This record gives sequence, C-alpha cells and structure tokens, in this order.
Amino acid sequence: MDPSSSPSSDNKTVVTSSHLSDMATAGQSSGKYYENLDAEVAGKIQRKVGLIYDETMCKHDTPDGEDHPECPDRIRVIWEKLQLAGVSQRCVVLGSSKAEDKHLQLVHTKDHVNLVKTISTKQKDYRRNKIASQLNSIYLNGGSSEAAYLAAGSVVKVAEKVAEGELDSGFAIVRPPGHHAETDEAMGFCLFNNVAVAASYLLNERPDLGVKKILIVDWDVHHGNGTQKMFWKDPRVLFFSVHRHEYGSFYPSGDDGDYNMVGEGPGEGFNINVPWDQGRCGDADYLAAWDHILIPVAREFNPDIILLSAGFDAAIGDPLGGCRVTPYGYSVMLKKLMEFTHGKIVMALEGGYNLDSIAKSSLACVQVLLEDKIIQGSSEAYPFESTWPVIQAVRKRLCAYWPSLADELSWKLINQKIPNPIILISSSDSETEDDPHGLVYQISKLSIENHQVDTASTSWRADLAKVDIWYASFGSNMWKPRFLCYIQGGQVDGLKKACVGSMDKSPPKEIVWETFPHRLFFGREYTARWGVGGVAFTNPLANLNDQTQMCLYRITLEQFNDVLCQENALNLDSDSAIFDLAALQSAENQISILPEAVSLVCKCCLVGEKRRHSHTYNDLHAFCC
Ligand code: X5A
Ligand code: ZN
Repeated sequence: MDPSSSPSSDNKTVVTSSHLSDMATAGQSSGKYYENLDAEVAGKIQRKVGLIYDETMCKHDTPDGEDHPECPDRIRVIWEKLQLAGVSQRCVVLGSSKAEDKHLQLVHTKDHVNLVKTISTKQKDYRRNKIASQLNSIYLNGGSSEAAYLAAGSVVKVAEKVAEGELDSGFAIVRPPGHHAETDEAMGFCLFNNVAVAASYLLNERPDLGVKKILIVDWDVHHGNGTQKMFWKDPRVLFFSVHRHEYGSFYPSGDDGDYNMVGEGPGEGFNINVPWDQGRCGDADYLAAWDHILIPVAREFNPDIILLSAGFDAAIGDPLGGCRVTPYGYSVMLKKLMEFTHGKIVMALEGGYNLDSIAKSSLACVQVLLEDKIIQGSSEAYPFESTWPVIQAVRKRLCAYWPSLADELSWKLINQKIPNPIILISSSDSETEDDPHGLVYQISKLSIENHQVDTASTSWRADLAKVDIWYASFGSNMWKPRFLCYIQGGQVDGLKKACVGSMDKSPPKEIVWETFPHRLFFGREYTARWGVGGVAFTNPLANLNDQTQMCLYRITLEQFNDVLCQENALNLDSDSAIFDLAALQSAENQISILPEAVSLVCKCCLVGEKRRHSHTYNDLHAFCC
C-alpha cells in the first residue's frame, strides 16, 4: 500500500485546534435561516438533513414510574436542544412510521415480533412484568409496543430516504434503543434492533435503491451484540463496534465484543470490535481507533451508505459509560465518516443516559450533518498508553482482510512525547514575602519577571491556548463563582473591583477536588485584589500525613496568563505571555530536581492508570505565585 496514505502516519491522533481547519465550512451554527443563504452565496448548497422525533416514543416507560436511566426525557431533551439551537428548523422533519412486521422479520423471529407486538395489550397486563423480569435489563409497559414499532420504523424511514437521495443524511431520535436486541431476544433496554432492521430492509427489500454494501458504525459504549450476530456471516454489512469490554465483564458481557470476533463464512473479516479494557476513554482514544482502524477499513470497503448506532453513553458525564467523549469528539468522529458515501449517513439513537451530554452531543452531530463549522476544541490530546496495544491487536487480527491495517504503527506515534500535565498554583498577590524554602519565591520570580521573551511573537495566545494546565486553588478561589470572575469576568462578593475575565471565556474544562498530602504553610490576610480574605500556600515539606483540600480547574495556559494578569492587576493585552511555554518548562525543571515528597501529585495519577504519560511523583508540577 502507499505509505503516504498510511493510516499510521504520525501525529494523526493529536487532537488540537488544527482539527478545526479541516472542518471549516460555510454556514454558521446559530441557526438563522438567512445564514443558509450565505452558504449558498458561497457556492454551497445546504444539505438536506432529515430528523424524526415523535413524543409517542416517550410512552415506553417503567411500569410503575420508577426511575430508570433509559427514560422518556432522553429523546425529549435532544429534540428540545435541536429546536432551541435553531437546528431542527434547518432540517427536514419527518413524521414517524411504524415498522412493518415483514421488515422486522428480516432480522427477528416471528415469535419475537409477536411478543413485542402484543406485549402492551390489556391481555398481557398481568404477565408483562413477569415477562420483563425474565429478560435481561428490560422493562415493559403499555406504551412499549408502539414505541418499539415507531423506533424501528423511523430508522427504516430515514434510511430509505437517504438511500433514495431524497435526504443527504438524517437522525432518527428514537427509543427504545436497538443494538442489543437479538434475533429472538429483547435485552439491554432494546426491543427491536432498529439499525439492523433498516440495514436488512435496504439490502433485501430495496434492491432498486442500489445499496449493496452497508457500513454500520456502533459508537455506543456497549457492544452491539445484536447487530453483530445478525450480520455475522453477511459480507454486505461491515459492522464496526467500539465499546468498553473490560475483558468481558462490561455489559453485555462475555466474549462477543472481543476483537477476535471477526465474522464467519462469507462474513469473515466484516466484523470489527475495538474493545476498551478500561473506562475513561475519551476523544483521543476514539479518534485513534478512527484514524488507525475504522477510516482506513471504510476506505477499502467503500460502503454505499453508513448507518450509525449513535449511542451517546461514551460521553463525558454518562452515568453508565464512564468514558469521556466530548461533543467535539463526536463531531470529529462523524465528520471523518462524511468523507464516505457522499455523506449518506443515517444516525439512530441508541444509549446515552446523561441528559445534558446526549443533548449536546446530538446537537454537535446534527451540526456536522448540516456542514456547520465545528466550533469547540477538545480537551484531550493523547490516547491512553493502553489504547495502542488494543489498536495494534485489532489491526493485526484483521489485516489479512484489510491490507491497509497491515503496517506496523510507527514507534513515533505510539511513543509520542507527551507533555506532563502541570499544576499551577497562583495566589492573589504578587508581593514577595519570606519563603522559608525559597521555592515558591524562586518560581514566582521566574514566572512573573521573565516575561520579556519573544516579544516578536504576537501569536502567543494561539499557542498557549493549545496547552491545558491544572490551576490548583485553595482558600478563596476554591469558590467557583469567585474563580470564574477571572475567566468570565464579573464581580462577586468580596471582589473589590470587577474583573474583565480572560480573553477566552470558555469555562474550565474540568473541575476536580483533591486532597493533597500537604498542609497550608502560610497565608496572607489581605491581598491587593481581594482585600481581606487572603491567600495561602501549601507547605511542600510538611508532614505527609497532613492533608489539604484543593480545587483544580483545568484551563488553558492562555487563560492562566489572563488569570495571572488579573490577580496582579496587569493589563491583559500584552504582546507577550507572562507565563509562557519556556516558563512552564523551567518551572517543570525546577520541580523535577526536588525530592519526591515535595511535589504535588498530578490528577491523572490520583485517578488511576498511567494515562498519556509515564512519570513518577517527582517529575511534575510547577508552582507559580
Ligand atoms: C442501549 C444501551 C445498555 C444496557 C445496560 C444494562 N443499553 N445494564 O445502552
Ligand atoms: Zn449503551
């Protein structure tokens, strides 16, 4: 294969704002219809994106109204979000349709279809709970049958319109979800396998539409066991699922989601599983799987249409998934799929249980389908160290079928030099004071006074915006509204004068409370900016049994500079950064010479696995005062 198009070319997976440049297209995301005119003036025709939402699917609910993650509000919040953002107004909104039994029976047994069909009838009232309890992770009520028929039928309808060319792409906002449902069994909150029914419908019932090869991408955090089984021996369907697997212990559990499950007979090689063995996977991990598995294979397979089992339970904040994909991550994954099939993509909702996350992620995806500009950047730059062995194993297992997977990933790629995360602590005051250990003072000098570096560079903001740091606060700045004054501007109680905020007003990407084995070693009662209330520093040499609670905000290094300016009553519009990359580097070096007990512990280490870098406790973290 041509090495220049090799999926293993270096640095592909680093998620930076450079991804944005690939993405820029005409049209804005605010949803005013006249912006579509802009798009057309720019020579771009607005794409026709279909949406189906029907409140009737909300009637499927727990029998006695008990709380359940797969709740009716899931699809409501998505629909409301699309409306509020002005995005649904730019789409083609279609009415829902019930699936036909003969289409359901393309992938389900007659018995299963009949069970779901009759489950909500009066005659079943007394048996319904019993039936549900004998199934795996299923509840049923009087609304279940109709919702299941509408969910499957709606995915079929969007798929049909996209295949016909009447729509460019579409999103069926449906529930119950489908991908766990097997030929003869409802499970995992799924009654009919909506996506599988649609795929089989196109292939078997609509030869006139010319769909001969279908790529099903399943990015729900759970393995799409049902879909896998339904097309196990079918080379017309390439099934790709990325999911938590945890060596077979994550739902739906067992070996089905293993990467050795590649299909059988004529379907051998047409089933691809990417099993994560731990949670916390995020944008960078998913995009690594995209860049080094899915995208090269999709290029070879050359599908006629893509069906997307779009669960959003790998999203950050999901209560079941434990992963960390951001709306931006989803939009990049989807955008990368738009290169195929002239963008003929049918999204069907699967899981996703954090209402806010699924609404935002859905919006980001529909904006991609509309070819809006992708705005937000991602939080994470590098995959887990443990992600590469998974990707390598999958590539190795499947390279006999997909030559583009045959090359070894380059050493450079999988051993990317990863900048250590740094915790920066700033106080609200720049006056110097005795620092018994010299450390705090020394670094403070280093950071505040060495700012005549590279004044020629006016682009310091862009550069520093790409670097995330942890801003560790204690005392007053632990109160979020107070810290946010530095980022978003404003004045809270206790602040003597309003802050202008950072140039980049995006809120901290993460806020974490951690207890550190250090105690406060000095404080000040009064500071220029805050008046009475003061600041404190942790004593790095204190007894390790002493504990200090700190609040860590993940912000960019650009924002950190603006925080520093405001704390020290300096102007924000300086040509150079107060604390630039060189300062960060020297702060790191200063810290690295200190004995182990001295340094703070980076949040990654506290949370668990060695992520994205390997380090010991003594190679981290800068103080900046
Ligand atoms: C569609 C989906 C999850 C089932 C989890 C059961 N199902 N514990 O996300
Ligand atoms: Zn799921």
